[in-house]
Amino acid sequence: MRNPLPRVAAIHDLSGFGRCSLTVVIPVLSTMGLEVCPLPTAVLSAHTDIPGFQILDLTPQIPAFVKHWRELGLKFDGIYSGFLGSAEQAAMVSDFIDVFSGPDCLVVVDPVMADFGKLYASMTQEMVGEMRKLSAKAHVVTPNITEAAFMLDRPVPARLSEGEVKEWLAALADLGPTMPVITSLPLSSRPELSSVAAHNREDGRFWLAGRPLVPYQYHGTGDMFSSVLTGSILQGDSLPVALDRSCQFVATAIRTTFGYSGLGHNEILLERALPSLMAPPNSEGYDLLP
Ligand code: PXL
Repeated sequence: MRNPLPRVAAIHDLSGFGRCSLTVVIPVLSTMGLEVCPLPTAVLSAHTDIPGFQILDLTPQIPAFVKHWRELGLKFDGIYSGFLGSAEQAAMVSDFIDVFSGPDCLVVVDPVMADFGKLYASMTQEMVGEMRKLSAKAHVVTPNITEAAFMLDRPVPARLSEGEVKEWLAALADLGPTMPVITSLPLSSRPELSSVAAHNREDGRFWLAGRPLVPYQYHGTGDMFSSVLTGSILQGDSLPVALDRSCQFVATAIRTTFGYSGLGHNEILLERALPSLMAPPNSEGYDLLP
């Protein structure tokens, strides 16, 4: 029988504290009506921004998990990878894509490795090269501006014009993905907005979406963004509508959280925003980049 719900293999870590990766991916995609099959890359006590975090790298276990899924004959409508526990895992994700992605399977790679100009604590230059290679197998990649700079081996820019954003997206598309997206854009034409942009190499169009900037950084917003984008495309939305829904969701979560004081560890109240994913898409917030 045909699977009644779109099924997504989610290849991310499980961090026990500090909403990110699987503790964001699963609730977001489940709320959007998708079946999530997690393949955990590592188990952590808390994400790597929290000093003293403990990490169990699951690289040795992955081949046996994948073998079991092959024996079960699992089929996926989407494969969505994020934080990887070791550079070696990138080759495993690449093999996973070869084995499990059929012609209609959406492959999303979120090259989680850096933010605010620097690599995360457990990331290395080797991982940068591996993420670059892995992106070549994806339809959609969702780096933030720091990750995009690492992938393209460029300095992290303080400001970008709209023309430069198009050039960055085209350079990412040259690495292989059909639909590159860049988040946390320092766009000189819209300094008051938190902006994201996307390109569809197949129709040659570029898209921009954004929401008013809130002067505070929360952890896990990149995972929220990429999860909603993945769910939205798998629900049948176009790239700009998916881009806009993802921005809207992150903005809702940030604004909901910003109203509280005294929350530690840059926590974002994801659960407060989840019900908004059930609202019909409202696509007022995107523009074509001329
Ligand atoms: O949100 C990205 C992310 C995911 N997983 C782990 C992380 C981070 C960012 O720091 O540490 C373990």
